[in-house]
Amino acid sequence: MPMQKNSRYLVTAALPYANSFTHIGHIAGAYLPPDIYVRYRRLAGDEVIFICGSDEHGTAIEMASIQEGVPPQQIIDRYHFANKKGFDDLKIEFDIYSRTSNEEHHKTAKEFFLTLYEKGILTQKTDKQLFSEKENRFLADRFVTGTCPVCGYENARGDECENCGSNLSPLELINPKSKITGDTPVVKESTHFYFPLADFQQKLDEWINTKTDWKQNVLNYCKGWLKTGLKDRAITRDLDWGVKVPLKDNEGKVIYVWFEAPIGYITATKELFQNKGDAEGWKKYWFDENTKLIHFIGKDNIVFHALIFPAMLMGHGDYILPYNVPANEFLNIGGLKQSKSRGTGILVKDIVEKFSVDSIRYALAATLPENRDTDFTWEDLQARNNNELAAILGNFVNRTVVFAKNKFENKIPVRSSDSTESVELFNYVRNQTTLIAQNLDAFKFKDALSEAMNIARNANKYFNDTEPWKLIKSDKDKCAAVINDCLRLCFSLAVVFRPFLPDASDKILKILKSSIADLKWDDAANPKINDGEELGENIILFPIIEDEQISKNVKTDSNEAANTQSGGDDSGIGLITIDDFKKVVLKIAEVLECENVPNSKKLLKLRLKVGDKEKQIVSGISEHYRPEDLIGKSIVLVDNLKPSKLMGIESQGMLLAAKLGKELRIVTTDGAIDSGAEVN
Ligand code: B3M
Ligand code: ZN
Repeated sequence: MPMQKNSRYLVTAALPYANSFTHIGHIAGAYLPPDIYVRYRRLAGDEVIFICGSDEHGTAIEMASIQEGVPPQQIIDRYHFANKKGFDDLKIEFDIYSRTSNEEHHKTAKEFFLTLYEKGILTQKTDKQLFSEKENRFLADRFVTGTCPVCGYENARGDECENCGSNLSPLELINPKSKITGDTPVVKESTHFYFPLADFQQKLDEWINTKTDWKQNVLNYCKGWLKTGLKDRAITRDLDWGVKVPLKDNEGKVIYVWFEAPIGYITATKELFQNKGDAEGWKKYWFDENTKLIHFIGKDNIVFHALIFPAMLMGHGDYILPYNVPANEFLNIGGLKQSKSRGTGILVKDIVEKFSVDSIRYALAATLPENRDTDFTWEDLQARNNNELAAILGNFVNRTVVFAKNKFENKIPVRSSDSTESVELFNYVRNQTTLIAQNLDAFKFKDALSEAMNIARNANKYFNDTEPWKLIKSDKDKCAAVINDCLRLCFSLAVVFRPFLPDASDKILKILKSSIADLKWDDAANPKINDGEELGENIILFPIIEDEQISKNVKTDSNEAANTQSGGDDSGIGLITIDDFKKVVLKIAEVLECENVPNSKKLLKLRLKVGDKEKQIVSGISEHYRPEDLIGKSIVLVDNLKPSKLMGIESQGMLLAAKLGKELRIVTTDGAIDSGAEVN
């Protein structure tokens, strides 16, 4: 084992805003990875706490409350409890899921603010702000919309242009309007507190330079900010809803949400230990240099966790700084960004109604946007469940348990001796366990998962190669040893998959009647099963997901996609310019090979020649063409389509076909033309 001696970890997951329901992009970005990590760390014997909670302040919540005409408390209650349940349903198990509206948090945030104030770190500046006379309020951030000065987009928000991504301040907007009343604000002066981030430039720069093992995406982002030069940040706002500024003469002002929300991690730790009756217990997590503080977040939160919050902690003193900030990129859905305003995205509360927690966790873990944006499709979830979970892992456990049941009276057969194969097998398991641990240590969850699945693949191979169904007749002792090995492998699999698939792991251990209580990561290579003991009831771990369960969802998603793309043209077709059309690269391709995709009613896999390159596509046309009908044909290919996976097979483009009712015909050329020719 490469494991260092045991350590103490404080793991946080970004606090979701209590103004919307979490979607699977959030889960893949900032919640499933830490849950896997924490489960693994605990198995490895480390001391870990896992912190999260709702972020319940900010203009979005105040805005929703005004728009719906209900108190903010009602808005945050709605989303806090729904999101908490969503995490529970996905077995993302925080030690505490707190909320920043708690009194304890207001107290902690105010103290933090006051410490910086008393140390003379905070500054005050009087600035011009937009003020709505009709509403008698300053229009902070999202309370104002107007035209983006950078790209001309007419619906830019006061803090950010959603169109070009520019960070804005309300005063920069052209033709600003109140988001609530639509009236034109006036300019009025207001005094705010500032955190002097610029003063921390050098310290942050030196600190970031020590973080050579951080993910490249995070380092690049931080270095970009440092290179541009850090600027002081206003940390108070003229709003009603939030943590009040704890100083006289500051009525109507609250602490900016991005200043107090990360302090929520500290509050939640305090609350956790208060609940345990150990009021001082939180301190070793936040003050002891030996604690490793790890923030799991999405990429849009990097600057706050990797620069601003560390600077706040430096300014305050006493606190440890983050050990790592393994931020993820985004998970798209069928090529589209998940966006509440555009009505796209798959909500946690909906998906958990349709599929099992392990299928969802597995599909997401296998598609984590670790280094770049990735794409989720329902077909991929189905393929991963059926072709990997069920066909490899589930199949191995099932065939082993069924064999023991039928041939060894449902008992764990006793092994008389270790064969060379068996010794090699568990050496392999030991090496794999180390490799998986190394990947998890380095936040490479996808690699870890695929190495775990490789153990299951090899387990099936061991079963096939040793042919226990023959041995039972020729050499029952040897057969007993093989099935004993296979049951030990089931145990190993329960351990290495445990961080990813907690449900399946529990089920396997229950079948084996192995103790769950003091399970350790190292046990994977030294399985703890009781020879001679009767097995528990066999359970199918991963039921097959049928096409119908998938097609329903695909339909809903594509309707949403169509809605977002029709661009307001009520014909529903939407006109495009020649430049739009030119974005699509169409080419002639020759079909070199073609075959049916196993287990699929609709899909054919085609190997294509496109000029001097070759490509593979998967197409849903097998009800209309036999593979041999297509070989040698010239077809029209969308050559620059983003690759996607259908039933686990990569498709690197799309062929054009015309469809009317049940009729489908592939588009071909009028006469021969070389493959690679561009169509326009
Ligand atoms: N609520 C933003 C987000 O959900 C924010 C994270 C706070 S973490 C301290 O993306
Ligand atoms: Zn813009």
